[in-house]
Amino acid sequence: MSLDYTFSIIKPDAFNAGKAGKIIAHLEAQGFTLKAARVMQLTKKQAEEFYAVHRGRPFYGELVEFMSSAPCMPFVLKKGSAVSALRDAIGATDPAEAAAGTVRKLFAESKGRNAIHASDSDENAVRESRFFFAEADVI
Ligand code: FUP
Repeated sequence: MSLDYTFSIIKPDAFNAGKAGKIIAHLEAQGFTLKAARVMQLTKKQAEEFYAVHRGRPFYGELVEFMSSAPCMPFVLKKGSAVSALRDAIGATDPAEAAAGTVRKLFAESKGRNAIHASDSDENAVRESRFFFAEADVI
């Protein structure tokens, strides 16, 4: 049975461009509800730890620099089968390959600056939510 909760981040490119409200509204219109949110700038150390699974990949350094370069907005969403529903809603990693109507197609600039993160499994949704929120912060 899949979780009803997933974790996401409006990345610095989209947050800086004032797109956070539009992205949240877009997701709410698809039946997601907001259960926790904060605005913060990641330290380099936090970005390294959050993306530790990608350590050693050629884009890792750039990804860490980008994610810690400016404020972002971590948040938790609820919907049935939340993880797969949100992955479908955000689209492919590269906005050039993302389907019409997805968040990345509508709001992202490039593969490296792709507007939004979404957890890719129930296990990661729990781990990533706990990275930014205490259990009591998620309503
Ligand atoms: P996604 O799950 O779609 O966010 O993509 P990944 O987990 O594979 O990658 C995490 C982030 O690393 C992406 F959002 C952007 C960055 N990335 C690149 O910059 N280049 C790549 O080739 C792959 C990923």
